Amino acid sequence: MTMTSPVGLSVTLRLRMGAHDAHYAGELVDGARVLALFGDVATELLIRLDGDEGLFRAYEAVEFLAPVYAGDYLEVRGVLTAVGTTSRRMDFEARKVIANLRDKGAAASAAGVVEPAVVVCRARGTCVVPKPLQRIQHHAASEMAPEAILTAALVGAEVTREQTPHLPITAHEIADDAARCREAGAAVVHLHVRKPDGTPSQATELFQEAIDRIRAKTDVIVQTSTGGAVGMSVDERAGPLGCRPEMATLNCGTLNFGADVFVNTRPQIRDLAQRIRAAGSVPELECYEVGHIDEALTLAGEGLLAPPLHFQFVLGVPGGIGAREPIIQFMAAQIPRGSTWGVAAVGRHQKPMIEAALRLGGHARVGLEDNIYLSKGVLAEGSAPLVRQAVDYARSIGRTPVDPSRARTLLGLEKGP
Ligand code: KMH
Ligand code: ZN
Repeated sequence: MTMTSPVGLSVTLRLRMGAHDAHYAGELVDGARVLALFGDVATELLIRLDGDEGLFRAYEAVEFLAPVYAGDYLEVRGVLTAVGTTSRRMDFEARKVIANLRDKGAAASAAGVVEPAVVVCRARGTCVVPKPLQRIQHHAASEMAPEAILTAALVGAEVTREQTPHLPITAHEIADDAARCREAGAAVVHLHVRKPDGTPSQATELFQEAIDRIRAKTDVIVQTSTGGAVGMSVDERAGPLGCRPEMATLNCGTLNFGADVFVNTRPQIRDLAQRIRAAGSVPELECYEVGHIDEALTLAGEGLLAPPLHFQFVLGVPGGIGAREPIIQFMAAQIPRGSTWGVAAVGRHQKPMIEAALRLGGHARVGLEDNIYLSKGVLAEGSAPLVRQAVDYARSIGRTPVDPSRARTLLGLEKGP
């Protein structure tokens, strides 16, 4: 997607609820007051986007989650999630950041910071600005339906056949799954391979066999893993680079990985970055923590990565950063202009987090490596059904999944397959 898209634009208000806001007994502030604040946030978003106050047309969902009292300070945030010809969709959240103590033993004026802040209300809504009233023309047609690159992570290193019979293991099975994912709308496959007994391997020959079979069937971009499985050496992990893949992952920091530790020391990251460059591959920067983004930026500063940078925010690994929408917003705000970013999330977090990423203007990764379920208790029959689900969602919010050729242009993959 273009970096000038207004999707992701956000505004924040912070204000104190006074006695005049407390409509009900016990100094309780009514929910309509919070909705009026969402209205003010929406109006500011519309003014910034269109140069007009616009109109609030409908709320799709409103949840009141905690009471608000006189003396509370609210932080009210709205983010633009989709832009149509005249419609503008937004997500809203109000959080209590300061509260009066209301403690019988304390002074009436006793108050404190609410840490962590409490979400008191969430909502989603749509506003409209009629065409003739739109005074700012910075959202061209191509930006109103921004393109989305969908990646399918087919295999991974951790999922087993015991967990799902649909995991592809042989090169033949992997290639068939890759072709089905491409057909469903994926532009990239993130690739791991397995030995015949199902254990993970980074052997060049096994990757070459899988890539050759994928190439015989489909034009999808192949992004090989250099993460491999926990415990592998850097030499072992670099095996797939012997195939000179179009893309390869670069894991940007160490983290707890469930009960294990996924070790990526700073020298190891630099070593792999150099090997990826030597293979003529374009790195995708796997960030499981905010600090990993900073490490990637440091690498770019050292000349080991060349822009445009491609970030993958990997959320919800037990021991890594959590899978929450504000985390995506924060991570996306850290990366340089001209970079691309996507989200992968583990297990039940996959669907809500890739949907949030698509709403916020990012790209998305699905697939059995991260999540084996299509819905609660229903195993996905390979990664293609998960891709199809992501495609349907992307289209429903005005995003257009791109084919591999367009993705090559967006990612700056000059080399081609
Ligand atoms: N299997 C994980 C330990 C990557 O492919 O670059 C690492 C991983 C990341 O899957
Ligand atoms: Zn992987």
